[in-house]
Amino acid sequence: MEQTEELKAAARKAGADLVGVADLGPFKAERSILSPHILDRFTNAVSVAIHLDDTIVDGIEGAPTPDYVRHYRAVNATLDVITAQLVKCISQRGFSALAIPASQIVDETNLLASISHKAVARLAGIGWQGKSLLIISPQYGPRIRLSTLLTDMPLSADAPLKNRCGTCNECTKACPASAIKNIGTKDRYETRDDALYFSRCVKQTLQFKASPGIGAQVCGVCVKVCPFGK
Ligand code: B12
Repeated sequence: MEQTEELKAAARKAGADLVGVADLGPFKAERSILSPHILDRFTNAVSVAIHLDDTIVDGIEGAPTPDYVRHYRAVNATLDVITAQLVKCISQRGFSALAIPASQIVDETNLLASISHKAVARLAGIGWQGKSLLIISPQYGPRIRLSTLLTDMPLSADAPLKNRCGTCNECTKACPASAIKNIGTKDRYETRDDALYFSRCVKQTLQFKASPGIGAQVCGVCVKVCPFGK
């Protein structure tokens, strides 16, 4: 559909490296969003991704670096600018759109955002959900940050990609918290605990947050070691 291609071109022009479209039907069926009533207004989700800087990701040696944290913050800000521009572009065509922040935890107790960018990106064909629970794109592996916008603009949805993790266990071996269970999935995990010893990941990222020069709940080791990103 011409409109879909125009929107994707606008996303790339604004700075997105990858862009895909997902049908919101599966989210509506599961009411899988913190404020499900929002979904009633929209039909599609647009997933945008920015490729992380390889020099910075390669600099991670078992723990996040101050450079990685600065880059993480800058990329989040850029993603928010891109989705804001797309909202404008969509409203100029007479439709509604809502940008979801790149990095915002809405439920602090359960560590949940209003919608999972990874779930949207998987359905939008940006990548598959790897053993690390991250979205692995064929182009950049998991070295991407994601964002989402919801819209009622009629768009043609992309198809999810086949999981290509196979027998690889590089993320499992490298995880500093031994949090990755090394369990593969053909499409998706039902819960985070199906893929991770989730509390170990949370504890480790909190420890990194307290380290000098970090100050954010990040890690990046499973991002760095994935062979698809190298
Ligand atoms: C809270 C949070 C955290 C928490 C909890 C992690 C977690 N897995 O939920 C902590 C602080 C521990 C964390 C750590 C990390 N995070 Co984080 N985090 C988030 C945040 C803000 C919300 C995640 C959320 O709500 N999860 C809810 C659960 C239920 O969803 P989920 O994790 O996506 O997993 C489920 C769905 O994807 C589902 N699924 C798949 N397909 C479908 C389809 C449908 C219809 C449905 C309903 C579900 C579904 O299967 C999974 C199991 O249920 C997101 C940003 C966002 N808005 O999405 C970033 C995000 C997930 N984090 C990201 C990253 C990179 C990291 C870290 C590497 C840290 C870092 N930046 O260095 C680690 C990696 C940990 C890991 N291996 O999972 C990236 C992932 C990028 C990618 N390539 O996939 C995101 C998307 C941020 C971004 N803007 O790019 N993070």
